[in-house]
Amino acid sequence: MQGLQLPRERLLEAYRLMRTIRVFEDRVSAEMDTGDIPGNTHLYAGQEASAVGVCLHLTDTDRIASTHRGHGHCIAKGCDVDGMMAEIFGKATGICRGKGGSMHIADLGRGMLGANGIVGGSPPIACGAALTAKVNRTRDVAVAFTGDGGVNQGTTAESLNLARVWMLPVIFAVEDNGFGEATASSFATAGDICRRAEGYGMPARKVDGVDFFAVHDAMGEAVERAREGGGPTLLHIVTPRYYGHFSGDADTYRSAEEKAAMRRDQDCLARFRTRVTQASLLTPDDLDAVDRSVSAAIDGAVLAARAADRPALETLLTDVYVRYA
Ligand SMILES: Cc1ncc(C[n+]2csc(CCOP(=O)(O)OP(=O)(O)O)c2C)c(N)n1
Repeated sequence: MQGLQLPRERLLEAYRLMRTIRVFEDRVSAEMDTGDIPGNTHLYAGQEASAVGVCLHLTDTDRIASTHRGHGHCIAKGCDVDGMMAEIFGKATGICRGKGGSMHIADLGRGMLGANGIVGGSPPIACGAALTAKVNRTRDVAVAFTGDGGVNQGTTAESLNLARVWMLPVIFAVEDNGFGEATASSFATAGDICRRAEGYGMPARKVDGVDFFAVHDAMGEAVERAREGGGPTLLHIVTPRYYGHFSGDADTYRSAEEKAAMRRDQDCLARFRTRVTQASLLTPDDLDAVDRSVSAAIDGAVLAARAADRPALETLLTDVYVRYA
């Protein structure tokens, strides 16, 4: 595994990001239960190795387009966690000044083009960003995160076709967490997702999304190909989804045993810890120190978000549309 050759600082950064996503999502779940968060959330816990394995290869000028389950993508792409928490609480200090909420977090300065409530919305957006990079010859790449549900949308088929016809520097990161809402992907998805991409003439790889190093290695190849003018790649990343589809989902379509086994056997943080400690790359103390600092950071984010004001009434119509000039 090439990822195991990463320098110590990069390994620590990968773990810090994955841990931040996990603690952030567990905390958002608990805070939702208090009733103080307006709207709805779709939690990313369990899928951390996918966002981080992909985004660790990207710079601020590389672009990602996300989904309704976007918190993990935002954190992995470097969005400010305090701003995200405040956004989810609908506060004026939020990353979108409290007017977007969980499903519309964006930070163009970080190349995070936005979470997106439209299933299958991200592939065309990422193709647009990749076309810009290609026309301007910047060597930047774009990533479309989408789900096993999103991959069945017509928008994805059209994007795969255009990406290959125009040889765009785009990576389709299909996160297959086994379900679209309550429908199993085995019930709703025909054939093989990688072979669909191969049908459009682009390379594709199925990746174990519990294994940060597997995702990181597969993405490394895809990014290199894209930056060198070799065109698009599809990664079919298989992950668990720890929570229900959304915060109000009773999640009765999976048994308690199934969910407990998933958390026990498919935990990317535990897998990472075992890998790096067995290889003597990091010590348990190194990782415990990250755990402590992440917990303190998320506590601080919640306290600050709770203490902040809601957007003032007179700002109701500002920041609703992007101002380009
Ligand atoms: C175009 C469109 N159709 C339907 C929905 C309703 N919807 C929201 S999330 C979702 C399931 C998406 O599943 P998947 O793409 O696998 O992502 P996951 O929720 O598993 O992360 C659906 C059908 C939507 N938001 N947009």
